[in-house]
Amino acid sequence: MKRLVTITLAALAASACGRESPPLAVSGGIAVLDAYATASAAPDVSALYFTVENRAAEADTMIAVSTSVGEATLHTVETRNGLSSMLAVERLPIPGGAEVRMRPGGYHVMLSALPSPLAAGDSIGVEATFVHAGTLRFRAPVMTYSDVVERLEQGAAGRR
Ligand SMILES: [Cu+2]
Repeated sequence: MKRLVTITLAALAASACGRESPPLAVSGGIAVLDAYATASAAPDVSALYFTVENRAAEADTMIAVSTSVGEATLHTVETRNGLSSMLAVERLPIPGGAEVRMRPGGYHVMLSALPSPLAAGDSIGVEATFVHAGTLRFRAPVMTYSDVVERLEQGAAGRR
């Protein structure tokens, strides 16, 4: 029992110091990291976040995203006159050598028409298609909203 506790603490320490997590998928110059979906707050709606890293010098563009459940739409959040609203986005440009991080209040993938609510502990399949890198396939674990926010902050800190 004591041994198990020690291992758990070591794992916590490793994640707390923000060690970079390995990519979930790589194709061409594009790598996908830190993919998380939130447990459904409303029965048939949820959100998915992931980070796209462009390790190539040339820009690439994400032109499609789909998931194993429901309908996926890329959204951004725009604030005008103090009012925030979500806007559908057709293309997500990733400049050469840059990283685009989806997060609450910014780019996210809206999941709608879910056949059943997403629960923490589930995972969903994701396909993201880029002009140059082609289609990357990966899975995103489903977590509570607060766990997703925490993971995204850790991921960002790990690559700062
Ligand atoms: Cu949205």
